[in-house]
Amino acid sequence: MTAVDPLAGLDIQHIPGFLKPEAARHWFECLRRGVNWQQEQFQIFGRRMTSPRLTACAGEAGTSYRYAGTAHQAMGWCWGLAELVQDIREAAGWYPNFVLLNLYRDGQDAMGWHSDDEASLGPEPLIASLSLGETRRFRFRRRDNHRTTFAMQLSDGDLLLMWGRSQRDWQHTLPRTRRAVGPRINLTFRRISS
Ligand SMILES: O=C(O)CCC(=O)C(=O)O
Ligand SMILES: [Mn+2]
Repeated sequence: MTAVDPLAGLDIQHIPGFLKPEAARHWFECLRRGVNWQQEQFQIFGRRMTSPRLTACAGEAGTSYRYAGTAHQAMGWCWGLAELVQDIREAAGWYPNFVLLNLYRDGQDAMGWHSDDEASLGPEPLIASLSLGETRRFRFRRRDNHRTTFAMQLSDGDLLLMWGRSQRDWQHTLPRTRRAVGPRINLTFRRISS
């Protein structure tokens, strides 16, 4: 009998220190000050909600990504992001055309359980997630068994690659924390095939 691997399909690679500390600090400061961060409103089951974090997007001009009921239009690789895209391309051999930026101002800012499984990303998308600033806990759970979980700490300059069945079979979250924590920025690079 072969043992069943509970983490099957969690196709991820964590690359700690993908950016050197000076580069991570540079990008954190540049994006925190330079980005026109917005607090989005969205509807869940008819209720109007305010996003518990600030967001922005960028990417190849004309690329549009629809999630949480709203279309997000990229206006180019703003804020010098073309340089970071080049680093991602060299590391992953893959060329994203869109990035979603999240600013978690403190431990009360968070992202709930979800999968990045919009049809426009294709069936088994690669997502490259870059973390800057404060270290935060990041969790996965199986969609068909929420008790099968996996957690990691994402720190300044870390890159997390997710691919294969990691969106179809798993969900992820960045939970709130009661600890007094500083701000964190996360960039999820994606390839939209409109
Ligand atoms: O902040 C993070 O590490 C995760 C962000 C995320 O899951 C997303 O933007 O879809
Ligand atoms: Mn996500």
